[in-house]
Amino acid sequence: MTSRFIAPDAIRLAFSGAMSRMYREEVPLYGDLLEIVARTNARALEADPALKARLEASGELARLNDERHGAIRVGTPGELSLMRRLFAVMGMAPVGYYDLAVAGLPVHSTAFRPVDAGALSACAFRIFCSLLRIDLIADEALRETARETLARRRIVSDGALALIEQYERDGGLSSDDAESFVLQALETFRWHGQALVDHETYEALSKAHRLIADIVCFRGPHINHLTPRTLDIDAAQAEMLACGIRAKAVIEGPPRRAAPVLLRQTSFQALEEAIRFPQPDGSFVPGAHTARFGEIEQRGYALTPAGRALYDEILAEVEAARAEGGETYQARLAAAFARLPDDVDALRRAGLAYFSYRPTREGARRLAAGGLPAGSPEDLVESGMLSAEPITYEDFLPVSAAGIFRSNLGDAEEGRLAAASSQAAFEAALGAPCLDPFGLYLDQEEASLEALEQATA
Ligand code: OOG
Ligand code: NI
Repeated sequence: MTSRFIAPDAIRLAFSGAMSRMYREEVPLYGDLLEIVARTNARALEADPALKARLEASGELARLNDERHGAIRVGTPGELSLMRRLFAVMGMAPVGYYDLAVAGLPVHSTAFRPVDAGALSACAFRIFCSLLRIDLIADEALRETARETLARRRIVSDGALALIEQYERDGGLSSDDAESFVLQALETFRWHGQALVDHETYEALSKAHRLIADIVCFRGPHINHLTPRTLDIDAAQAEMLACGIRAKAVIEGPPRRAAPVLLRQTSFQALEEAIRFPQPDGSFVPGAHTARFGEIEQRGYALTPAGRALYDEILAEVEAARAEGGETYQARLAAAFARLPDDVDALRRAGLAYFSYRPTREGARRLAAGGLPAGSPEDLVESGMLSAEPITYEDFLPVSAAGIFRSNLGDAEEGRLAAASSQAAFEAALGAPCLDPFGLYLDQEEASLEALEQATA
């Protein structure tokens, strides 16, 4: 069936390309990071022809240099729900809930992302989106100033809003409308060198928390970083340092492993940029703001709740070593990770990771001849009927996210904020539930098994 609508995957792909071009223009250092990643990826592919063949076969090689994610921060429930509607046009749904107050940050977050495997493979671009917890501004007058400032701004253009409504009404956009939607949506995430507030207000909000100033003082939720995929994050980190780029001290997430799990991330530290502050007397005073950076990511296998619990325990164990920085931390982390099997078969047998099952050549022959022998998926892998491919982790990690935030806010260690975790309040603001990431991986695993049953019938 041909549709008069363009596929949301295609809108997302066009949008992520447009964001990438805009960000490279706005933050030239990000362009340098992309070159480092392209260089280290090329070296990784040269050193590992099997990896190259695998990426080529899955179609991933051609998309290797596409953006993988970016992040924004919004100020009000209304803005959050607008973002949900805007990203829905591009086939992105809120997945996961991340409470960052436990790490001393006055926000909680979700990730807007494509959900099914086909959409992820067409364009994996995601947006990590944080909502200010305005109640955490202790000073009442300042909280009111923040509220009023946020109430005055409109973060989505009339044109974009009209196209969002059209999409919701008609169930899709034509290719011309999609093109204009991408251009209009881009405006929401553009940088503004002129603040919404005077310098004194900026300073007061910044003193309450630098993140609060970043969210409240500008015309919109500027994109604060983009993130390409690296095939070798250790090499890319070393290359960043060799090029004189100020990379964060530790790579977030698990250590380097033969069986990579979850997500490893690092970034270069946010740049200080010139800002004009409008004064009450009509003049402008020059100042500066630090918000924008570049990040890289390397993804591994999605862990089951049991695997994830083990990961969280290990991280908690080494947390104290974080302050000791780079090498000490990586060494401790690697040692603590001995508890998580570093072998893909062992992870599967222990039920620690999610897998997608496919018939082997022999399995396919048996299916065609009437069916697979009886047995659990594990039995069928053992007997050579099925192969098991680990499912890639597509989400984020709260401890890592806090580390990325912190390194871009001047690295000050912060205690827990006294705020109860509130997924319910977040979802009320969002106007929708946050999908459960574990459920999505399980669906994918089960769909692969159901496909086998279908093939038998
Ligand atoms: C988001 C930081 C978290 C990630 O990849 O975990 C993040 C932000 O700084 O707004 O992007
Ligand atoms: Ni990020």
